[in-house]
Formats: sequence, C-alpha cells, structure tokens
Amino acid sequence: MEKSLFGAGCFWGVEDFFLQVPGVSNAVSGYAGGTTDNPTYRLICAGDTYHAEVVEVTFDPAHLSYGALVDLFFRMHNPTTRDRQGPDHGTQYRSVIFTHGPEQARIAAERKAAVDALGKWKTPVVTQIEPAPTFWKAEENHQRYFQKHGGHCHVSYAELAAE
Ligand code: MHO
Repeated sequence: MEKSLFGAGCFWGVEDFFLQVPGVSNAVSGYAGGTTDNPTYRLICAGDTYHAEVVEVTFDPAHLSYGALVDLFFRMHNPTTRDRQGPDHGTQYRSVIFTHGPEQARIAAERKAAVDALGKWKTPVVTQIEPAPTFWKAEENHQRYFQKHGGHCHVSYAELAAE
C-alpha cells in the first residue's frame, strides 16, 4: 500500500470522491501545510494558520498507479482557482499535492504539466506541489461526512468514469 496526500477544496467531498475509486483502500480527512501543531477545524477555518484541508489517500499500486491517481485528482476539481474551490474560498481550500518522495514529486509535476498542455482550462493550473509535511487527522465528525449526512461538493467517480 502507498500513501498520497491531496488538497482540492472541502475535504468532505475530496474524501468522498477518492473512497469511490477502485484501488483506493482508505481516505482520511485532515489538515497539512500550516504553521501550527494539532490544528482543529475551528482553528483552520479562518485560513490564518495556512493549513489546507487535505485527504490522505491509501492505494494499492498494483491496481492503481500514482500517476492515474494524480490524473483523477486533476479531473475532480478545478485546479486553476487560487485559494478557492467552488463557493469555498481561503487558503485552506487551495489546490495542493503533498508528495511522499522524489518519485511522487516527479510524477505530480509531469501530470500537472500535462493538464496545462491539454488546454482544458483557460488559465494556468495553480496547484502547489510540495514535500508532504505532517498530516494531522481531522476530528471524527469530519470523517465520512457525506456518508453520514448525505450531500456532495465534487464530481463523483462514476461521473468521471463515464466521460
Ligand atoms: N462550504 C462548506 C465548507 C465545509 S468544508 C469541511 C460548508 O461550510 O458547508 O470546509
């Protein structure tokens, strides 16, 4: 099993999306990339600790490559809106790939360049690619949020797969 870490807006929707992807064994909502230890939802909400809402995705590389996972990440959100995803704005909603090791970093940069080259978006991809800092798991009430309460804020895997 391999770990990956993505920020693509509200983590309820990012977690919900990746849990639907074949080859993904777990997705956990949390915070990363900020300036304080032990962040809480309340503390990161204002955006001033610079923590991003992120999801730690565990996957089986024998069934799903990291590159394929990164491609899905780029398709499930808008990577061109700085510090904003849909109605949510603030640095906690920034588009970011936190990489584990040089191989993930190389693949992430390659896939990002490919999205720009594809010309799907009118403006450049602003996704940050950085070595993974500490991942702080979010509170239990933020895990599996849409499974518990219903709702969605990103495209579903089924919709993408049907394209
Ligand atoms: N607009 C969303 C953001 C929640 S997300 C966990 C809401 O407050 O319903 O940041």
